[in-house]
Amino acid sequence: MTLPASPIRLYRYPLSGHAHRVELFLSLLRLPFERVDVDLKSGAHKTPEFLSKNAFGQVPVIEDGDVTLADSNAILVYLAARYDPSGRWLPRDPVAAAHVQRWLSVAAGQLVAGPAAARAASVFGRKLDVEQAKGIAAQLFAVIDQHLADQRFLAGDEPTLADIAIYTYTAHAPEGGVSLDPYANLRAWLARVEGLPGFVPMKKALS
Ligand SMILES: N[C@@H](CCC(=O)N[C@@H](CS)C(=O)NCC(=O)O)C(=O)O
Repeated sequence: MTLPASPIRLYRYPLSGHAHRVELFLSLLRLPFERVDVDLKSGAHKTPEFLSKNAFGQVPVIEDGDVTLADSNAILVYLAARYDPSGRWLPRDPVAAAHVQRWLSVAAGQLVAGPAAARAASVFGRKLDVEQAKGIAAQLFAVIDQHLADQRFLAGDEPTLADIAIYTYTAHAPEGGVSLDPYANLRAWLARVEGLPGFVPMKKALS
């Protein structure tokens, strides 16, 4: 595997679950990287300089040599395709690849509308329909819990990008008032992800 010529730069916010999923994967791949904190509270993500990296004005963004990329799932796909020659994290088999993609879609869909939204309301004071977000979270976690009844990871018995993309906002759901107590399979899976060599947690939000 060819390592990056210089450390990958990760623009992030310490409490951003989207940024954390990239940080987690960089760490699992043991790639050299440096964190650049973007102060969302002061609007640093809406400056012309940052908008030139991501016109949507959101973290995460990475710079890897002359490649600049935004969007957490796009970055995960790039890192796996570029730096994981084994294909373990992003399988090349058509059906296995589709199973991973399905969870990347959930990570950009129900995970954001449910647990991430409920957490955004309580941690960042975001104005939104908290009960609706909690309802989406409960439905999502029930599906994941059932799905994990007979397999160790989301896309099969080995970890893939599916697990990286879903992990952070699931683990931090209690910060949004969503309990994980009813979901034993889901909690066992969280522990399996946390046991992967190179795992790094996201900072807990102050309650
Ligand atoms: N689809 C994007 C979403 C990223 C996102 O929502 N980032 C949040 C932090 S968790 C952000 O930068 N929000 C600031 C804003 O939207 O103004 C991704 O997957 O990277």
